[in-house]
Amino acid sequence: MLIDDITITIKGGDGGNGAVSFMRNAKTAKGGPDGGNGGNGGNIFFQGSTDIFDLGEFRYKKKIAAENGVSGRKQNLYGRNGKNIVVRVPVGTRITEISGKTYEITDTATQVALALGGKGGRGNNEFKSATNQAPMQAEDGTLGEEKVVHLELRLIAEVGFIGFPNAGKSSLLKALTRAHPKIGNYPFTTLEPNLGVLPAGLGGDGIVLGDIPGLMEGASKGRGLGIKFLKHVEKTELLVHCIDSTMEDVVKAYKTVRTEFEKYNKILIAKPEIILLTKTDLVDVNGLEKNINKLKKFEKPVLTISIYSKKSIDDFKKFLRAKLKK
Ligand SMILES: Nc1nc2c(ncn2[C@@H]2O[C@H](COP(=O)(O)OP(=O)(O)OP(=O)(O)O)[C@@H](O)[C@H]2O)c(=O)[nH]1
Ligand SMILES: [Mg+2]
Repeated sequence: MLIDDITITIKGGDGGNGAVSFMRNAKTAKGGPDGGNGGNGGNIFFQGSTDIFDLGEFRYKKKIAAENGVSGRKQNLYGRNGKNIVVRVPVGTRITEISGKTYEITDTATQVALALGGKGGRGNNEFKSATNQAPMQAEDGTLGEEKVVHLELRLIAEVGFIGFPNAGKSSLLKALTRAHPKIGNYPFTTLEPNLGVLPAGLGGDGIVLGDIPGLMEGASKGRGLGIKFLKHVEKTELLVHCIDSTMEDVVKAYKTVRTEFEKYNKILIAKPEIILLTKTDLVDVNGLEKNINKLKKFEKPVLTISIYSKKSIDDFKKFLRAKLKK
């Protein structure tokens, strides 16, 4: 299931305390102050990842705290800084603080600082002056920031797989990415959208693919799983309309889904779309050719694929990369 909404607490590490100490050794009975400074507390950053697909791990990790800074010690020893924590979240995560301030995680390179660690306190050595050679004073470290943040994964698939139930949408996502959606030989196997990332041919960020639950006639009136999932494809750059090539009437299948689209939002109708005939291993070449020709009248590119043909999968990857220029 796609966990797309969770609240967690994050806390930067506390700063270490400064030390009060005076130099003592065989030569110096009454040395000057040598209390070292405390280390800073660790910060908490958030960074996008395309290898994580949901916020599921935070179900068990509701509080994330960075390490505290270590207190200063005698002989002017500084305390070590607490280690920073980089929390990985899927690209497409929106983080909202209680104050209402929001951050969008849109790439894999940027680190967003969310909870800063406290500052280490100064040791007494830093307080010595001409008039005070033996300060008894040192600072305590300050506390790290603590925040409650709401994480929300907003599915921002660049390519959306849509179509009838059982058309092979999830199988396709599995064949193209490292995602592991549930696949079944029955309608409505997918109950929530799944995301996967097709690595970009040139390196860098991959292409986010979204597999949307199947649509049926009357979905806009609530039949099947309804059409609310279409909100997840509103922002896509390309729709891949999957049609099972073993279907009796592929033209009707196409039109049915488009009609439901239109009822949801006319914007979807205008979106770039390609038609993808799936499961081509199950049909003969002539039948396939006929279906391709019938679908050509919609004046969209008509492609074919079988998850059992590596070549067709590779060709489709190339097509997507070229289309999205990645
Ligand atoms: N022979 C063959 N079977 C396929 C192919 N692609 C998918 N299937 C099978 O078709 C069935 C449906 O596949 P899914 O990927 O679950 O279909 P879906 O479109 O995600 O279905 P919903 O989630 O119900 O909307 C499964 O039994 C798959 O194994 C293919 O290329 N060839
Ligand atoms: Mg599915």
